[in-house]
Amino acid sequence: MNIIRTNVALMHEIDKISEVAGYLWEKGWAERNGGNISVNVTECITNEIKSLPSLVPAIPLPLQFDYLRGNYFYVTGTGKRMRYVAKAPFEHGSIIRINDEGNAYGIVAENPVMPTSELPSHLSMHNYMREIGKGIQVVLHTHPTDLIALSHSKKFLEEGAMARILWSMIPESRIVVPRGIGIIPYEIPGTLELAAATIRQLDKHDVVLWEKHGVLCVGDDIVETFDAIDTLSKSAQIYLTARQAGFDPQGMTDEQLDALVPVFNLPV
Ligand code: 2HA
Ligand code: ZN
Repeated sequence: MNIIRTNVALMHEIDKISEVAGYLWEKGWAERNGGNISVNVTECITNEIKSLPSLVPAIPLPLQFDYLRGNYFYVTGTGKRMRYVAKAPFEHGSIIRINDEGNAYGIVAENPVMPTSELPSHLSMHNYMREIGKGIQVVLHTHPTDLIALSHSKKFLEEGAMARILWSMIPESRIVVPRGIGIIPYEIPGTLELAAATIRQLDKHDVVLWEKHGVLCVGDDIVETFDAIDTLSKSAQIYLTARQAGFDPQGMTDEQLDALVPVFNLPV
């Protein structure tokens, strides 16, 4: 009896990860091994799974993650492609366990697939969100073409400008991403500097844009993190489509945007 595959709650999470990995590829947001996913699956872990030995010797982490001691994560594999994660999540990702000290991890299922090189960044975000009492389950990083294109314009990198312009393209953006978008100036991918800069924005935003690189979204549900990025991408497409047609889109007025706040009970 496979104690992973028969775990209904766990496999439900894995199925959602596969579904979203497929969308990332279909959207054209996941060239080669672009993007990575981590999902905290600790709540689905049974005592039987807890007794599984690691498939590899303990791998040290560069930082200590006090709030993730003994936690389990599904993480996409280093160098692995989203289009294959979609089809075979346990061939292109694995379930890891953080040790009781929070400073190393093992791989418990199903194959010894080494996690994304962004693992320390992802764990920093999960750890930080727990520290501030907002235990998120998901960190999703991907490369949406339209949003990255906008990050090549100084106009969009000014404080608040990206959210303001994207919100004003369609009401859904204001409603689905009410906490706006944090802008992270360019950093080398995979570095702890990039993670630290991201964390500084997560108090205020659930979605951040890494200049000339991609988007990162945190949340409780992988499908919802995808939806948030997809909605912003839709706004970016409307903006760019209007520009390609030779005009500046009017955008919703401040009054129209503000009128959504009480109706949809949005945080301000
Ligand atoms: O995993 O997207 O940022 C490849 C990347 C790094
Ligand atoms: Zn990336």
